[in-house]
Amino acid sequence: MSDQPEASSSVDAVIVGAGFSGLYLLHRFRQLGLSTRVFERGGDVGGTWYWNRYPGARCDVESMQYSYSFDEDLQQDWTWSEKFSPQPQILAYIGHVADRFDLRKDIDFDVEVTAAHYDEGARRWTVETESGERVSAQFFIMATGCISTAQIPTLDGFDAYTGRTFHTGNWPHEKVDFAGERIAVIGTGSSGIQVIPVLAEEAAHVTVFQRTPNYSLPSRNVPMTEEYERSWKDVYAERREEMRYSGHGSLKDLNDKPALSVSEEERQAVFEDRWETGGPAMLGAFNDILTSQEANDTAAEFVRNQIRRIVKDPVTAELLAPKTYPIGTKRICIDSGYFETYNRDNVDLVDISTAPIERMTPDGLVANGTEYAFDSIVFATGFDAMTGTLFNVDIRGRGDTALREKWYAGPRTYLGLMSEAFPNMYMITGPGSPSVKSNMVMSIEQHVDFVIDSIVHMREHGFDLMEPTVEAEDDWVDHVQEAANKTLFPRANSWYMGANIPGKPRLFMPYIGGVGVYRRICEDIVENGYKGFRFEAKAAAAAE
Ligand code: N01
Repeated sequence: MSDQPEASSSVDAVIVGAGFSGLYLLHRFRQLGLSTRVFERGGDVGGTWYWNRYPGARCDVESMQYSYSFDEDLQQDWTWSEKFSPQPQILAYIGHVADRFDLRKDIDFDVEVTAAHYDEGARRWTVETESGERVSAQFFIMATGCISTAQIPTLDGFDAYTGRTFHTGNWPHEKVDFAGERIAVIGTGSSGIQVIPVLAEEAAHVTVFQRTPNYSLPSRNVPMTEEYERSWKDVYAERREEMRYSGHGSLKDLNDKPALSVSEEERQAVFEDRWETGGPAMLGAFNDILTSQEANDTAAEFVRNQIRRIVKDPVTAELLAPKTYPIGTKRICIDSGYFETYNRDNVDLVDISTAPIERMTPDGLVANGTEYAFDSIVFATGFDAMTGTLFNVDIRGRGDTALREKWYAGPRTYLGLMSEAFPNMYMITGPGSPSVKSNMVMSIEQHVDFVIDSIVHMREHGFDLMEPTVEAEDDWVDHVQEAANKTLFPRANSWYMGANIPGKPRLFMPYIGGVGVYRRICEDIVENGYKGFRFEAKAAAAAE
């Protein structure tokens, strides 16, 4: 990009993405009086909730907790209609926030950022868009989310297929009519598990291709009651503060006993109770489910038995019962009638655990030597998570260092916020932060506040450059792995480990030490003069 013409405009900050992160960043930058441009590849605000509009899409963090906490009036005014919100309502909420704070006027929609290069002399980033526009900025922030690059597997014959194809993470905006159709769904992660029961209601036939079965828990979603909403709103500020220092950024009922410290009878009763409560409560049934294999086995077997109880055909039930990894080490799924769906006459399960789908044909696909015909194929095959979207932009820092090359063996960040050699570039909920192992909105707010406080700190001290040191970054990368190694998470081939993308390095990408622990670490770093970061003053640079 260095041979290209100069930037055509100049601002204090460029933000990529207008989801929960980008909107709150823009709001805070405006409060600081900094000029800001936001580039968003979607046609409107919403991020994840703009793209993932497949039937049945719903959040599995409770509505009262999966929302911004930064504005008391906002959190008091907004009303949710269900315990777990459906995608259209979350999107409406994000749209409301954009209108309420008049944010859209600083956002360019339908614009893809292709490159961002750091100019060491000028100490500025030049950000380039697909249309060739170049904007110069002191601060460059990737607010692009963790799960935003949809992944369709490479299959021979894909282009020859004459039916319709969809990816859950890039769903059409208009209603898709599946009535009377034969549909394939490939993938049984959170998205597949949500979309399959809804498609089964509408389509003539649904065939599910399952590579790995998933543990899924019933959501027990219910309409929001005034009473429940009041119980939160009356003490919202206190609850939010508690959430900020909690394990996952949300309030959950966590049992502090180890699973094997109680009798078999008591353990089963606790699991039953959690299963009836619904949502992710099962993982908090005992305090060692994610750290002790023996404890985990008891919870996993309980869920397998629930599957065997629900699914009438014993062969299908066994195929749906996960046995090859501990419960919770692949993202736990929360469903509405998922396992029950396999009792319908119009739903079949095809096990592709031992041999992948062979190829697509003009009419459908071939798996296990059998040819299937489909009117539509739905790919619920996930995302190139955590790093994929960062790598889609050609990001180059000091010395023309490419982010993609620096991270060839896995992401290297300090706190999941910044990476050495990339001054004044921030990642919101980047790899190495609690991110996907937390209530995302809480973690987003924390990171945005950290970025804003850092910039205020720089202003107050006359600095214009902030960057982590190599030592601090190396220590943090080690700490992230150490934290993961104390748990059972590395035992699963999950997208947390990069295992769903051929050739991606295998290591645990989010920070699992806990949201509250992480927040205290960040606070301690700030209190100790931003320990691990180095700053440079403008005057010093000019003197060099
Ligand atoms: O993606 P996934 P997702 N051939 O990667 C299979 C969040 N989310 O979109 O397990 C055949 O989890 C793959 O198989 P395997 C949440 O954080 C939240 O469902 O790799 N199959 C797997 O079954 C979630 O974790 C919510 O063996 C292939 C599936 O496709 C994350 O987004 C709702 C394949 C992909 O599952 C991603 O969820 C939705 C291939 N070549 C999403 N490649 C809620 O809040 C992949 N698969 C409720």
